[in-house]
Amino acid sequence: MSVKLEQPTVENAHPMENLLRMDRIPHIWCPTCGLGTAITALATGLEQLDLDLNKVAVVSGIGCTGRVAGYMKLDSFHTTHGRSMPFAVGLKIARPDMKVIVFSGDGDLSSIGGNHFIHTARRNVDLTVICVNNFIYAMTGGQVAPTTPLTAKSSTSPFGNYEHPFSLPLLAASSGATYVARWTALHIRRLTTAIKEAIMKPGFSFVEIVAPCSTLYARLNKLGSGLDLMKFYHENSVIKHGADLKDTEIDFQKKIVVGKFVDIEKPTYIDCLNEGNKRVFGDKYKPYGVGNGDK
Ligand SMILES: Cc1ncc(C[n+]2csc(CCOP(=O)(O)OP(=O)(O)O)c2C)c(N)n1
Ligand code: SF4
Ligand SMILES: [Mg+2]
Repeated sequence: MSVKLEQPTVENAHPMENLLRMDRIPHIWCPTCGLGTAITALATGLEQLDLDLNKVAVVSGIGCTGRVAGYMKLDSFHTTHGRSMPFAVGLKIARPDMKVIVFSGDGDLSSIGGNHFIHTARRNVDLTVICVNNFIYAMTGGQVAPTTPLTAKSSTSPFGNYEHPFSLPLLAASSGATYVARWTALHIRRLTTAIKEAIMKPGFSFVEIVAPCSTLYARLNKLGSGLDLMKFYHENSVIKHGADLKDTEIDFQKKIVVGKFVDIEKPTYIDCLNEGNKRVFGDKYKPYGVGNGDK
């Protein structure tokens, strides 16, 4: 049976139509998936920042989360699995005047893309990285990820995971990020603020969004619907700004430490490039990316 979509009019226009590719709706995400909230936080943040949207790009890898880039009405790049970071670095170096936002999943960024992630943070490349952590490789059937909590079930750990997971904020901060925050899909206003701060922060900024994968992670672990997970986040999130990052590990169905953990100043990759070249070439060197709107 074909579903006839209602044609948009001024009355029924989606409030974020200027930021979403409405021709790609309906989207592929499951009911009560946390990705709806996550993309809303990004769209709201961009709207509130009132940036020149011709100078904002979104880059994703592959996965359910990786679809975000394709749904945003911006210059958007749906790249190969684990390679959002090198695409974003290339884009930022070619166009230092642009805000480049990486929006990808926990598997994409910390498993196959883990090495790119740590080295991009180490170099303090001026990017905003937003990672939806649903504790699993969702798109491919719910396999165990480097973020799956100990004892949690996945399709490849049917008796419970026995590998220690990463704390993504700890990984980002220890690799060199200048801004690190974690919120859940429940904390929509605080999340939106964090995304805005991260976009405006010079250097490598990282926001983790703990979000429900209702179809796989929740089902395999008998946690109910996405709404039940939102209730869980409500009852179990502990806001601790500036928390010791060693305390940000996530145990299966235990308290989740959220907040802004890192907000520091440090020369960016392009600052260091300019400083190095100026040292060598003196006044003959014309600084790169300066005076053309670079943040
Ligand atoms: C080189 C390569 N290896 C494996 C895959 C299969 N693959 C696609 S998405 C994905 C996992 C995505 O997990 P995550 O980044 O957490 O995104 P989610 O679907 O959970 O949002 C995998 C393993 C692929 N597309 N390319
Ligand atoms: S499989 Fe999970 S992460 Fe993917 S759209 Fe469905 S609920 Fe969301
Ligand atoms: Mg995932």
